[in-house]
Amino acid sequence: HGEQHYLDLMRRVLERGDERLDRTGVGTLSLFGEMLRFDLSDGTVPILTTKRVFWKTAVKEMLWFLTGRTDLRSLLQQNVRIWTDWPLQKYRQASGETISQANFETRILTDDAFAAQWGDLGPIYGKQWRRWQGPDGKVYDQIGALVETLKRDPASRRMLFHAWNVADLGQMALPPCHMVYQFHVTKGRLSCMMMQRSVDLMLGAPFNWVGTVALMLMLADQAELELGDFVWVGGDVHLYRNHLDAAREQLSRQPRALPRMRLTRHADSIDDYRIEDFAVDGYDPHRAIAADVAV
Ligand code: DHF
Ligand code: TMP
Repeated sequence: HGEQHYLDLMRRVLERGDERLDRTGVGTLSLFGEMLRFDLSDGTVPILTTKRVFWKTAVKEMLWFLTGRTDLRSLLQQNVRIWTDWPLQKYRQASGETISQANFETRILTDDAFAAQWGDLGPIYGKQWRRWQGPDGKVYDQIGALVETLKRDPASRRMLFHAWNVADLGQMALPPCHMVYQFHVTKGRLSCMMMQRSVDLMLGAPFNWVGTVALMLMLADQAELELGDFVWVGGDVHLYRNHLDAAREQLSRQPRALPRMRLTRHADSIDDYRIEDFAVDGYDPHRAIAADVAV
């Protein structure tokens, strides 16, 4: 059962994780260098059942990356609030105002000048995936190139895209966590290895896995492939100190059968998918576990 690997990793971090003071000041227990492999060939996907994972939010985030956008407004218009904290913190520090998250989000949605000044996350994932700019000004669409290679030369060992654009790191709200995605095709099946340098095991990883599986479904649909393995490699894999009780609660629960995720229609291009095209069947999770995100 794929979820058991996640629970085992969580238990190992709790029992053997190194206590570290991290950038956010919250503190973590952390292990370095972990790998998990999920077999997607039977249709099941790693959407955790030991707590409810808001999979539509994670798929919407992936679709937002694929648009190449890096603005908060287009996410908020989809009712996705998981990225608000970082621009909000920047605005509060710069202005000295004690604005609520809801008021900040309303201003981003309604005030063009405000959104332009405070609502951009910098050249994060979408920009690098779709519009990486070379030193000569030429713009590279890594996703478009990947789709072409998957169709024309699936035996290639060069099918990957990368978000760690060193020259742009300083302007990003957060440097990329899920950095590089490499793909592999064998016997008509598409596998993906995703390397994540920093992993919030409670909040980040469950979302990142759903996003990656959604991406694999879209790429497989474009290249007429079935799904193979999702291999996940984590660098600094951590539990924040204020998530330890939540992690113990999750570990006390019995995992249930993993759900299936599928596309409800074929799209003509990688740019034509919408949230309505994704269906999850057989998802019967335990209730959600609230956890604060470290900013
Ligand atoms: N920083 C940290 N410290 N951890 C992260 O996981 C993280 N993730 C980022 C940006 N910065 C981060 C982007 N992804 C949530 C999930 C993913 C995410 C950011 C936040 C989150 O808060 N999830 C909650 C609420 C979900 C919801 O409201 O829909 C959860 O319970 O899963
Ligand atoms: P860092 O940049 O100091 O490593 O902090 C980033 C934090 O956000 C870290 O806890 C990992 C977490 N994170 C994820 O786990 N997944 C994500 O997709 C993102 C954006 C962040």
